[in-house]
Amino acid sequence: HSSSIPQPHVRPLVGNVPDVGFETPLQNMMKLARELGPIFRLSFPGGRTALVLSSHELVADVCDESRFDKQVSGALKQIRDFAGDGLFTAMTEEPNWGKAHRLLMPAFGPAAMRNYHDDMLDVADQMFTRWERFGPEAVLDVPDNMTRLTLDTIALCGFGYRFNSFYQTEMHPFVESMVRALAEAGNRARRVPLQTQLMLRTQRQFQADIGYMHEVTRELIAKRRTLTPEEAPRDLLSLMLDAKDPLTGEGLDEENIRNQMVTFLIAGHETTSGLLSFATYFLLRHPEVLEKAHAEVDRVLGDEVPRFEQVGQLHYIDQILRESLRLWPTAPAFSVHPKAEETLIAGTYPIRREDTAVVLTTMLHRDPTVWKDPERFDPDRFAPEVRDRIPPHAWKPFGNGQRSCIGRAFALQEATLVLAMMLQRFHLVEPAPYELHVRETLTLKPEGLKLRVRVRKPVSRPLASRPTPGAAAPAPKQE
Ligand code: FDE
Repeated sequence: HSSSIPQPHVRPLVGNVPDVGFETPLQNMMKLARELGPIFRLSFPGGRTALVLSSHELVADVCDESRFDKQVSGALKQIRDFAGDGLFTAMTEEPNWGKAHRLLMPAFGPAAMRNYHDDMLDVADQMFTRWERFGPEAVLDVPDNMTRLTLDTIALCGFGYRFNSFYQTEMHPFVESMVRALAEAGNRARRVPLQTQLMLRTQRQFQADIGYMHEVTRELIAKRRTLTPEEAPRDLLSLMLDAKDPLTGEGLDEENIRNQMVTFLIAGHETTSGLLSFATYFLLRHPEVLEKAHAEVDRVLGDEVPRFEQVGQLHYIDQILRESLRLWPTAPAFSVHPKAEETLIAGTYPIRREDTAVVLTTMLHRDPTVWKDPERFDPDRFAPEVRDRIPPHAWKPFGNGQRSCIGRAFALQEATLVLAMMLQRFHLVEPAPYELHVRETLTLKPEGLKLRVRVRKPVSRPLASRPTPGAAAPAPKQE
């Protein structure tokens, strides 16, 4: 027998849109979950229904890939206007998803990470050198710095392209277009279509932003095509241009390559920059964790330029990142739909094929049946001795199954390196008491988090061995 599912009061025409709101939809849903429990229903204009899940038991159920698949709806569907059938926004049954997934997996596997190390180091060194030169009085905006860093890193590692964000005051126009388009995609998902049709200026801006993003990617591809095979860096872009899908023997077409480039720039920077910003926030809040982290970095890195092998030895830094992703997973939710009429928890809650199950990761990660004292930040939860006791599907910051994050190893490699270099070089100082303000775009960020840094000790500079702009880039390994 089925149980009834709680739902906030449904209003005519707009349904539950006001309950979700525009500025902080995620945090509003967290509040609803705290009030209504681990499953509640939301109705949206056009008859869409979402079941919002936040207990380990319910989430484990919808992580069964034989019964559930990723759902591309809401904001994700709107992002298809510019990321098209790129990995993130493709439907699983679209042939291009499987093709690109198989073709690109090797470039994101653990074996390929070694190839990105020098470029990651290069960009991180730019940021920290800048911090040193600003000096101990300067107040640094953490999310702003981290966003420049992660964008430059994915573009350099992926396409051998330098946004050079640390050499400009304004963000690169590509970023402006991308951020504006992402915000508009999110807003569109919450408007009735007619509303959007009436907003002519917003529509024109959206089209202009999409046009500009496509122009930049088109240019990057064209420029790459002028290089001889010997000149071309062996990076993601070369792989996409040259590699063949092992199953079909086909390559990716140019439109799909452009979609993948936009996808990697979007997926590869906002989430990772949020992760680094939240980790910094928690370090400032927890002096005992900060001290242990400094000690590990000193033990593993000393005052050397970090080598690839050392990054894998920074276990406590890795734990800090995992615990940051528990409390504030920067991609805070993902959606699936049942492949057929289904029920959740063996007949308890019916769910129709056209319904969406939203996994509210932020609340899943606070499930008191899994996490003791869930609000407490404690990296020891992920200590090697106890990590295996975390039940499967209780920690899902990278989504689920075959549609989980292909950039996971990349993001953790980058974030570990950057956090370690920050602690190696600097004492962290909170300039003024900061009260956490989580800003929502598609991802989460601790808005307004500021930092001052004092140099700890001089560290050998990697500059001498760095490639010159536009030259060498890493070679993704084909397996
Ligand atoms: C994906 C992803 C996800 C899933 C979503 C859904 O399901 O819808 C998630 C949750 C994520 N992702 C998360 C994250 C976090 C971080 C830090 C990251 N992420 C990072 C990154 C980097 C890069 C490059 C990336 N990332 C990418 C990506 C992609 C491409 C995707 C899609 C996949 C498929 O196939 O679907 C993702 N990512 Fe991430």
